[in-house]
Amino acid sequence: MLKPEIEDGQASLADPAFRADVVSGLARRPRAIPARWFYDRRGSELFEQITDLPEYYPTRTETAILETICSEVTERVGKGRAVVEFGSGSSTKTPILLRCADPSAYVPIDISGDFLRASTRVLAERFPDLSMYPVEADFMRPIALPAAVADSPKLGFFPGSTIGNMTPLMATDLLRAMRASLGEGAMLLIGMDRIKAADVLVPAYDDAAGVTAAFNLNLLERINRELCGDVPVAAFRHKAVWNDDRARIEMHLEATRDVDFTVDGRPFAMAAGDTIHTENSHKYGARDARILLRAGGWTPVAEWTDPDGLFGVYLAEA
Ligand code: AVI
Repeated sequence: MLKPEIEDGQASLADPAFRADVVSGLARRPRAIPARWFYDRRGSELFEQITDLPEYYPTRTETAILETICSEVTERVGKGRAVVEFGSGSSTKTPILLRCADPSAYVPIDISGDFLRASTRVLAERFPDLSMYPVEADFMRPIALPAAVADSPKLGFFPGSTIGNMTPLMATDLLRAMRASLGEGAMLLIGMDRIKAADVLVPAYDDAAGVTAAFNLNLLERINRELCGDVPVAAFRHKAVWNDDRARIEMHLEATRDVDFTVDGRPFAMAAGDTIHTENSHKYGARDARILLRAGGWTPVAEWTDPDGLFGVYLAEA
């Protein structure tokens, strides 16, 4: 007999990797689900809202740094490079670089074809004379770039401190994969959020308006929607803690009472106070960032920060 979730056609639409990560993540101890699953349509909308929150300093701080340093970056790297962005271009940061770097081409790489196509369309309207070659791929592995940019020197662009969402080991692997993808003579412009006082960091991930809480809790809603779950979302609360030992903000979903639920037909139980670890956001001091870059096969050549030293932008060469 068909399982009910297949009959109603919902769970059959779920990404098998999402199903596998959720089921294994809830079964292991400590419970953990990878942060990449935050970003369904609703999660992406909530993340956009987070970037505008008064407590969430990274986006506006990095944007201001990029505006200030852009012409200096162009002087250092030279005009006419192909800009290769790891992730779909953002509506604010990418245009800053494309305006001043005078690139020969723009190559955004993203695993989500939908985001990639949408953001490339928006950028193509703003930069009609710039050749764009979107690549739908997982940039955690080395990628063969389009033949059209084979002969151009590359400038990799990885803003947003997205590297902080990986463990240092994964981050090193990613930097090595980027180096392999970009080839000899490449340069990399990368943003990394800095270590700072916990009373600045924690509110950035636990804002007064509750947007980050909604972002975190949406993961449970997504599980219910896509994996035929019956997780009692109201019995969970968002938790953001600074782990000083590992220099990272951790986000968790904490059960506020004993709960039993099913996901994909499998039973799970959590006691009051148990958590599901949903995200790490590692922070790097300037020295840490340089060490990370070197471990990933890059030589740091310049670095910039804002007047309050909240965020770092680094230029490195292969
Ligand atoms: C995408 N990433 C860099 C964000 C961060 O700051 O780690 C994700 C985020 N999670 C909660 N707020 C923002």
